[in-house]
Amino acid sequence: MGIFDKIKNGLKKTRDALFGRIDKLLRSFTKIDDELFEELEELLVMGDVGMYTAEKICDELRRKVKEGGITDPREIRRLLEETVTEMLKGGQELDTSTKPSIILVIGVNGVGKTTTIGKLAARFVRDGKKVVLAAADTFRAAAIDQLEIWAERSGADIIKQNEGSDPAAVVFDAISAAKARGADIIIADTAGRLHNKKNLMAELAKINRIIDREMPDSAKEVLLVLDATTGQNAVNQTKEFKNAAGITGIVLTKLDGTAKGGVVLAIKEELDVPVKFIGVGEQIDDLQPFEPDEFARALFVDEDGEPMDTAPAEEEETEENGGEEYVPATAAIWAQIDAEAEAEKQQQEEQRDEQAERLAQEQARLAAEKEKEEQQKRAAERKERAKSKYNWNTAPDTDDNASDGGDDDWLQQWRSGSGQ
Ligand SMILES: Nc1nc2c(ncn2[C@@H]2O[C@H](COP(=O)(O)OP(=O)(O)O)[C@@H](O)[C@H]2O)c(=O)[nH]1
Ligand SMILES: [Mg+2]
Repeated sequence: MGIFDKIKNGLKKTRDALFGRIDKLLRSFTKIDDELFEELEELLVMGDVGMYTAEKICDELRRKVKEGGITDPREIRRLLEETVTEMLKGGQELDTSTKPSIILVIGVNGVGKTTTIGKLAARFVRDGKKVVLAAADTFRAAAIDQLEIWAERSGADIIKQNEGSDPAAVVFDAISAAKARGADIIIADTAGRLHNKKNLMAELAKINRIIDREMPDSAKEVLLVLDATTGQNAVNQTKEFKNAAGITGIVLTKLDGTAKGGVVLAIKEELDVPVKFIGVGEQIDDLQPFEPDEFARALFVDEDGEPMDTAPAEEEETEENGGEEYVPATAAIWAQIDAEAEAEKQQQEEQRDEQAERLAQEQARLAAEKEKEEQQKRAAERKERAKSKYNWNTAPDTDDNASDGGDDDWLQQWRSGSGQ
């Protein structure tokens, strides 16, 4: 499958939900008027483009329509593609110009940081670069193991320490190793959840300080990974991390599984952070540099790979001949979809938490049992020792009743006569 096909497939849901509807909308109008722009704006907002950006797009379309003397509503589709491309352009390049250079990967739990690092490493290795991964998500042992698997898969080196160790120290080690081994690129994984947000932000700041101290003149990227399925929530996450970590770009993952691809526009326009890569699947080659024109094209290309038909359809489908009536997306439908997704996520989290709690309880129970056994064993030993102390002249001279220091010293003295 070609790169474009992958992106096109990955954006199918967004295309169907958002731009498919726009296409239908445009077909249902015979002239360009305010009502058309209002409905278009509503569709864009519902498609996670965001209120501010939707308005901006429509203003731009109005301007272009006026300027070009355009009267056919179907022309709007082309103008929309053009406007979207223009909006998304700028800042896509990843700076890896120094040797070594470093990419710090941040973002909340489960968005796809580790997977993205694996895919990125594979890209660089394929281009003949030497890559060192830093396992600076030390919060869970499983996170280190996961990165190790990706290191193997991609052909990158990995620098790691034990679970719970200082992430900044891991990054420091990785920088030293990369310099010593003449590596081209360091990619650092980080934790997405600590005990609280403040800790997490402080930890990222510390890692950043280490990098700035050890690699002051090197190319540095701070990539925030966002899960496209979270829609507008991704915009909020960007705001949080932008203040703390100095983001240079976004990796938007899971575009293959969501109808919320429109959030790309909101992030670029509202927060002025460029999207640099997109994730369109779980496999090693499912990461693509973000190409605005390709992205915009993929949103407006139909199933046959042809641009959506802008000429009047030969026979308009009506309710009588089996076609569905065009129903504009309503906020209620989207809110329901969001609520269901949120509920499902919450349920999964609860199950995970319950499992963790059960495991912790089981471990605590086992530990208590072991402790009790040890106590009993120690008590028995003490009893045994005490018995032999009082019968020292009859007990056999074993290691047990011989002086072994500590509370047996008095016995030694007693034996030699000085203690009596
Ligand atoms: N469908 C899809 N799944 C992805 C993508 N990127 C990551 N994932 C999956 O998302 C889950 C969490 O990824 P992980 O890298 O562990 O997230 P982290 O906690 O941020 O490190 C894993 O099951 C990944 O396979 C993507 O682009 N598309
Ligand atoms: Mg991870």
